[in-house]
Amino acid sequence: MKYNYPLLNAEMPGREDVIKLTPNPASKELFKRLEQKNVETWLDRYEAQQPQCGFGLRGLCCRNCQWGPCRIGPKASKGICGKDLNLMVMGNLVRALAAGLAAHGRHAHEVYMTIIAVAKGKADYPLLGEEKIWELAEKFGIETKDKALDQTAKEVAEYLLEDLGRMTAEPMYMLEAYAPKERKEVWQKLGVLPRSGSYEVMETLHMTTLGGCSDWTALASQELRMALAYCYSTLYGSSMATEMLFGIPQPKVTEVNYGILKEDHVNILLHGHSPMMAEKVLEKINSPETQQQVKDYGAKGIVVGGMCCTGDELLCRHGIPSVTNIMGQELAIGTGAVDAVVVDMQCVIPGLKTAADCFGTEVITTCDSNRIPGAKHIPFDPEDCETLEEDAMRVVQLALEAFKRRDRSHIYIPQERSRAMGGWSYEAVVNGFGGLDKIAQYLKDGTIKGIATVVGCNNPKVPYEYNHVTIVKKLIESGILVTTTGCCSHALLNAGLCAPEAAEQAGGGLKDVCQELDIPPVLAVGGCVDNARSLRLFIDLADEAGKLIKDMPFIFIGPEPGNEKTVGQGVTFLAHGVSNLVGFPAPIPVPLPKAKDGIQSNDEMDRGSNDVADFFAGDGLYEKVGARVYTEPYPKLAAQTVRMHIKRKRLGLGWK
Ligand code: MSK
Repeated sequence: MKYNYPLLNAEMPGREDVIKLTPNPASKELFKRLEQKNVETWLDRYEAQQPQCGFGLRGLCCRNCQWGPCRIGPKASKGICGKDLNLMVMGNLVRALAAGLAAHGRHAHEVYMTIIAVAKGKADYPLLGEEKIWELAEKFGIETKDKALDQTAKEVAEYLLEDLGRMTAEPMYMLEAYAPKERKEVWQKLGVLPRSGSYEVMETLHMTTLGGCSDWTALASQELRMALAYCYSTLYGSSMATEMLFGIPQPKVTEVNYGILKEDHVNILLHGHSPMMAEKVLEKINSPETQQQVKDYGAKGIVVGGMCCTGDELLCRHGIPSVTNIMGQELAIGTGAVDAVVVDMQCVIPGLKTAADCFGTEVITTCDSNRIPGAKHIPFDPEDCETLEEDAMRVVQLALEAFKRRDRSHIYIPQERSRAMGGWSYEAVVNGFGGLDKIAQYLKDGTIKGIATVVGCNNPKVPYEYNHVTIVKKLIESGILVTTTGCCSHALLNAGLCAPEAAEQAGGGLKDVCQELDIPPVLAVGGCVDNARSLRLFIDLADEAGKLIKDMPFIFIGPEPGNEKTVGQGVTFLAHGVSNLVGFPAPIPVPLPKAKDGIQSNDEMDRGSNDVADFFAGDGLYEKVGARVYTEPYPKLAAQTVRMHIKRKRLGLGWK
């Protein structure tokens, strides 16, 4: 590949590598198309950043105070305050998790407040997930006798809010309700039980401020503590609270990819993370009033497409076709066919608006936290939602008007479409296979060799979507069942791997069982917060098999980690005893073998740190939680590493 980074023992792709290796033919076409039209994308900006800073790549620079910035390298082994390399690397990592927790925490807050607004009669949303409301009420010990559904939902939401904001050392309700007993004992012993999402973010920023904590191992403990707060206050919380509102997803088949856009239709893309406003907009799109207006505007209908995690949520619940992920958002605009992109929170890059301005696409922001200069802003706020119905209608109206203005000479829609099945909630997976006992039996007898959850963002440091698709194809060939969420799921959906027909590409018993049950070997379980569904499956399968989760043939894979939120995802699974494989050696310096004691070397392959790399990749973390991090940027080697991991786990259990 074009850019060689020996410090990381890795290479990064240039434009030609991306266009050659990216698996979706539609993406290849659109990259070329945008280049011809001189429209800038992340690919241009990424090339303009080369070479990237070696200090930053290895986490060896600190900007936490105004004494710096400080860098650790051959010239200086410490920052001005005396911070050494381990403290710097670990401090940067723990701050990344804090940012990720803040993001999912803000998402969770919006969902909880929406439930409360519904119960107070201030927002008109359904409470379709009745069984989830009763399940949570029972788990939290809320008295439900003679209580109405909306009142119970409100009380559940208040418990969830407490998990997000508690400032005192009481247990978290969600963690108490869903974490395995053995893990709770492990975490208690390690002293990493969290208070709440907000408290742990505060504590992390406090610990890493100038003159704060000087012990990197204490920061490593805080990393685990914060991951547990992240998991139980934001992943479980958001995922289940969204189910309370809009129901528990069930499998449904649809078509995905850029080819779902239609030249003679109004094309609206719904993008972001929290689907509160998107659900309302969808309701308005389907109203008879809008359908009549569509005809008046001369369109044949409305196509709604999903991007990123809002797209995953809508696919799961309504079978709304998804189009692409974070690094495809400019490409989608490049079709020239998108009339409006409605964005809520997170993963909406500034470059989206630059591209939108070239094609006359209306960008509508709906969250006060995610403003874009020049976009129309129609905010959703569950604590101030009196005008919600009109606001959602106004969003639709803006899209209709944009359709009327559209310059049709720029339209270029690659015709790729793939069949896909979404909607794999925890409940749907368990029912689909005939029960937890059946899945546990398949694992024991080797029909299914293991389960990998392959998730996360895209990253320009690896060829776009290539690692996602290559790793997953290799895993299912080896009989490993895959669950997927987030941007990774869009790559896999578009590659046809989430359709039942993909069972043909699976190997061994996995192929037979998927074909018999008409289930895809890659299960699209939802958006990023729905990693809670995969984790719950892992926890309950270990319990069903009578084994500890750390001994089970499971793994968490982030082939193209990008957002700070992915750090929290990975460490969440690590804390539960599920090892990680990450597809790029950053922001932890690459774990290369340590030079022998006393040997001084200036070899560029020497590690930047690193007791921290050893902690994550070696025995340090493993001895605490039973899991470690593998790093492998080459996807075929990554798949091989995963197969070996699964095999070792199976041998350890005495399973063939
Ligand atoms: S949207 S967090 S880029 S997966 Fe969840 Fe994609 Fe990563 Fe955002």
